[in-house]
Amino acid sequence: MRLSIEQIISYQTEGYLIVPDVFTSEDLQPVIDELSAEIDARARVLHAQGKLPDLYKDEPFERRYMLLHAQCREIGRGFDINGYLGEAMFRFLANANLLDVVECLLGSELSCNPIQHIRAKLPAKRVGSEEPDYFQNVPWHQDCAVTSPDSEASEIITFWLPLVDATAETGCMEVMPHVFKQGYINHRSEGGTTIVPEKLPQVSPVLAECLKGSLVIMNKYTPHRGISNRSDIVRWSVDLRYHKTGAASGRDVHPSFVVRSRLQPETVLTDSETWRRMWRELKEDKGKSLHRV
Ligand SMILES: O=C(O)CCC(=O)C(=O)O
Ligand SMILES: [Fe+2]
Repeated sequence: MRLSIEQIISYQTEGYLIVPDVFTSEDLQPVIDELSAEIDARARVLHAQGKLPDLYKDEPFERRYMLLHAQCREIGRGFDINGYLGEAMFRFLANANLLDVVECLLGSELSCNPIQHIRAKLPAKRVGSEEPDYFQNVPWHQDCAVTSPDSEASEIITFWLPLVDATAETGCMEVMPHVFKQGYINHRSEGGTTIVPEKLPQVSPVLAECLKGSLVIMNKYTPHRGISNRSDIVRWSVDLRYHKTGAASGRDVHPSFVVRSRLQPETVLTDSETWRRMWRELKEDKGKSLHRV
């Protein structure tokens, strides 16, 4: 699908846009199946180690991870796109329905940005009084705060999509419209990377409810946060970023790759093994913060 001119103007004016019905279940189901298989494999290992008594084999995708996590938090360790490097996820990074939308905003020379996540936001009542998890309940921030300052001039756009309905109840995001025009606002790192309280814009946030199949698009300067999951299912979501090929990614220590090119189609990376190798062969300084603060 293509964005309409009204949608493009709305994105350019407000700094965010919710686009309904971008994905079919044919687009999303392979990713869901792959995540389910990864959860199953992890559960079986932990079960064999005696750390997870019940496999909850017959529970659906929306619930199983929550029930497994309640028994053994280790199931979530390193559970992210660059942690398990799945084939279906690699294919999804170049999903045609997604890239057609990305192209409407960034043009036809597109690279996949390495800042990308899967989030399994657990019901707040299940997490109980454990220490807060700022990856799950993300406080107010702009995404540019997790990029290096050399990418200030790069247009890096966030594309966020849920794998279940993301509502006020399941813990969708809230966004601040128009504020992106202010540029970077100071952040601090206590309690997750978050806007310093005295600089938090006094703007009424908008609830970014987004049903499965739909997409939230955000400017990198748009303040947003994740609200608490009050439901009894996991709020699964995927957040991806794209930039124009050649622009600084904001994470040059991590691999970006070409996902679409009209000028040089032969540069598009189609081999998932190369993608895996790029992530596995990284020589990064694990102690160094990749955020601005
Ligand atoms: O998923 C959330 O609740 C927040 C995600 C987020 O901050 C992002 O995708 O940039
Ligand atoms: Fe964010």
